[in-house]
Amino acid sequence: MHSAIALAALSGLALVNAQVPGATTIEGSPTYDGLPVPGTTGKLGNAAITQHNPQCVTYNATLPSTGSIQGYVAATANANGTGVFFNVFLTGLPSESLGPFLYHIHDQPVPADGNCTATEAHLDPYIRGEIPPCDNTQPETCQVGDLTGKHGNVTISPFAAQYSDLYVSTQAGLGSFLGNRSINIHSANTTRLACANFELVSSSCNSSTSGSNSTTSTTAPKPFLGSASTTFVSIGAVAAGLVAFLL
Ligand SMILES: *[C@@H]1O[C@H](CO)[C@@H](O)[C@H](O)[C@H]1NC(C)=O
Ligand SMILES: *[C@@H]1O[C@H](CO)[C@@H](O)[C@H](O)[C@H]1NC(C)=O
Ligand SMILES: *[C@@H]1O[C@H](CO)[C@@H](O)[C@H](O)[C@H]1NC(C)=O
Ligand SMILES: *[C@@H]1O[C@H](CO)[C@@H](O)[C@H](O)[C@H]1NC(C)=O
Ligand SMILES: *[C@@H]1O[C@H](CO)[C@@H](O)[C@H](O)[C@H]1NC(C)=O
Ligand SMILES: *[C@@H]1O[C@H](CO)[C@@H](O)[C@H](O)[C@H]1NC(C)=O
Ligand SMILES: *[C@@H]1O[C@H](CO)[C@@H](O)[C@H](O)[C@H]1NC(C)=O
Ligand SMILES: *[C@@H]1O[C@H](CO)[C@@H](O)[C@H](O)[C@H]1NC(C)=O
Ligand SMILES: [Cu+2]
Repeated sequence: MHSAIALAALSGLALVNAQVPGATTIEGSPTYDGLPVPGTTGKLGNAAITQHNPQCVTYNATLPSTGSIQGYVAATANANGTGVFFNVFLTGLPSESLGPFLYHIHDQPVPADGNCTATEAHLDPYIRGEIPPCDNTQPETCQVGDLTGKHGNVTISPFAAQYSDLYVSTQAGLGSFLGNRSINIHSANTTRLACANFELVSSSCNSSTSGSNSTTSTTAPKPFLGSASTTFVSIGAVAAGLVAFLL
């Protein structure tokens, strides 16, 4: 039990949302059809804009070639160190009747057996929860990993999108770090259709994979977990209890 608490606390796992009494959800269950409630934010506040991201580091999540849905979500730190640029391409999506399709950064990586459920919930270091849905006019209030909530649903196939997200980070040590996590593609009812891990493909602005380090992150921010451990553990304990219940 103690290790479960530690795991939940460390991963920022959040399955509960206290803002909507009685509405507990874990992704994969039927969706909550409510509207965004402006101002709804995380228990730990709004997401911070990420700065000093290692320059031009790229992580790329490529969907397995064995699946019917193909494509990738590539994430490159912006050259000014603030936020991450996403290049998304998806094709082979099923019938539009199952859409609009959603994709998110999930907290855990995909295990070797490809089980998308094991990636757990969305990347949510501020413990916002899934509901009410993200208000995309206030992206700092959304779950960090809720990319379609912030940047738009997938309504066509093939689908392509490019955008900057200021709340995701390529800096290891931060709760908003995506490099050790995964992407999941969902049907509108949240069923997980495909998933893939982010892999480091480039660590310099020259897009070489040789590992040359042109990064200049001399003022790396403190790890997110360092400052709010008390709150974090108590909420983590609640989440861990729920995990134990659900499993
Ligand atoms: C990501 O991977 C896909 C397919 O594997 C590739 O086509 C794309 O160029 C890659 N993007 C980056 C930025 O590495
Ligand atoms: C950094 O670059 C990104 C992408 O161009 C931009 O959205 C953001 O506003 C810039 N931030 C600063 C502080 O210049
Ligand atoms: C997939 O992972 C979930 C969560 O870890 C687990 O409950 C489920 O049994 C796994 N499914 C398979 C087929 O291994
Ligand atoms: C991913 O990295 C973050 C930041 O370094 C860390 O807090 C988290 O525990 C890691 N998650 C996994 C699944 O390793
Ligand atoms: C995106 O799709 C979800 C699931 O169908 C839906 O709840 C949400 O309202 C859609 N968002 C937008 C902006 O259309
Ligand atoms: C959700 O959609 C999938 C297809 O993407 C379907 O197989 C499943 O039965 C649906 N689940 C619910 C609860 O409607
Ligand atoms: C990497 O790019 C920088 C400027 O963008 C350039 O000055 C440098 O020579 C490049 N290094 C290599 C190994 O190509
Ligand atoms: C890469 O980083 C190592 C250790 O931080 C340093 O010794 C080396 O000089 C760096 N190389 C380049 C090309 O910046
Ligand atoms: Cu998801």
